[in-house]
Amino acid sequence: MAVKPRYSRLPARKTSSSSSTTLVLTLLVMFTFVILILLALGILSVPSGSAGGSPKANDLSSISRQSVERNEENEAGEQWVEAISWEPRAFVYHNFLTKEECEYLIDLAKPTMHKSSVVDSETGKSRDSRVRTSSGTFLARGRDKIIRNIEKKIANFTFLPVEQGEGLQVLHYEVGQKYEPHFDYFQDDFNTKNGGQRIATVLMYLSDVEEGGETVFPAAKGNISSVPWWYELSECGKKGLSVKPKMGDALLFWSMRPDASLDPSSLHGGCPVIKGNKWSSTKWIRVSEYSKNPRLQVHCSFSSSKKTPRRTIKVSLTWRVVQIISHTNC
Ligand SMILES: O=C(O)CCC(=O)C(=O)O
Repeated sequence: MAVKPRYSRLPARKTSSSSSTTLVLTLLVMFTFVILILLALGILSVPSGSAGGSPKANDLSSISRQSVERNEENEAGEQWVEAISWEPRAFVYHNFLTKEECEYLIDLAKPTMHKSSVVDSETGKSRDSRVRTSSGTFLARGRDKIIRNIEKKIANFTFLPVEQGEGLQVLHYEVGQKYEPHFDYFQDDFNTKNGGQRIATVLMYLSDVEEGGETVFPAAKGNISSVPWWYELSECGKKGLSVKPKMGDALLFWSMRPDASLDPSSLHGGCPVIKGNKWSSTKWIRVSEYSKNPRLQVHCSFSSSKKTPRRTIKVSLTWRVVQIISHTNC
């Protein structure tokens, strides 16, 4: 019996393995395609750090909000950070201070509070300011252990050394009191002699305010009405990007851009308090070491002279800000 040559089965095996490879590859391509479609539709997101998942700069509607209750023992609630704006660069550190720290600063400041004033550069005497109608006082840097702890916390959160900070200023606003929009950076050479320019400000809210008293950024970029708390804002608060004071929260904003240029979008003010009281504490931070030597302390100057150069800038539909070139806040 003739033996029929047997065909090797190898080619057949090759065919089946190559078709299964093709099938696997096809499935992979389809899977990748589906992932890409989901990413494009925003149903899937890439972990932070990738452009795909980040909200657009100035997209204020992307601000998420979360309310945090304090517990019975008055400890700080949950601490979390909210990026509220990129122009200016501004962040809210929720529950930055404990209730005890807030009360401590208020109690310490109370005996030395005086009506906020500015110095008339012609007479050298201080006089009432229309720009700031609150009262306030300075607490020297490193004055006691609690203040040192707060200043260390500020340095940790801003990545700027304690030595670059001015003393804490505590401010108190009663109903109707306000702080008109201004820049924290200087526009004169004298005030930058000690420590250089102000680079950033940390504004800590030491009390809640029932109505009004928002910190407003009238020149902030973005759709200001898309913030989740829009309907809680006073009329003044709606004239810019606003932060509602909440006891223990801290607002960090930068007066200088990363390239060291001054950022005019950092224009800010304190809206009039409508109901309740507002207590806050401000830490101004310089670009280099700020000496505590009183001979070099910042002089607050304000000229009433008609000759003083003034510039009126229109920053939004209704805000008109008179910027007095020689004026700085103190
Ligand atoms: O009290 C506020 O909300 C604003 C305070 C302020 O502008 C400042 O201390 O520089």
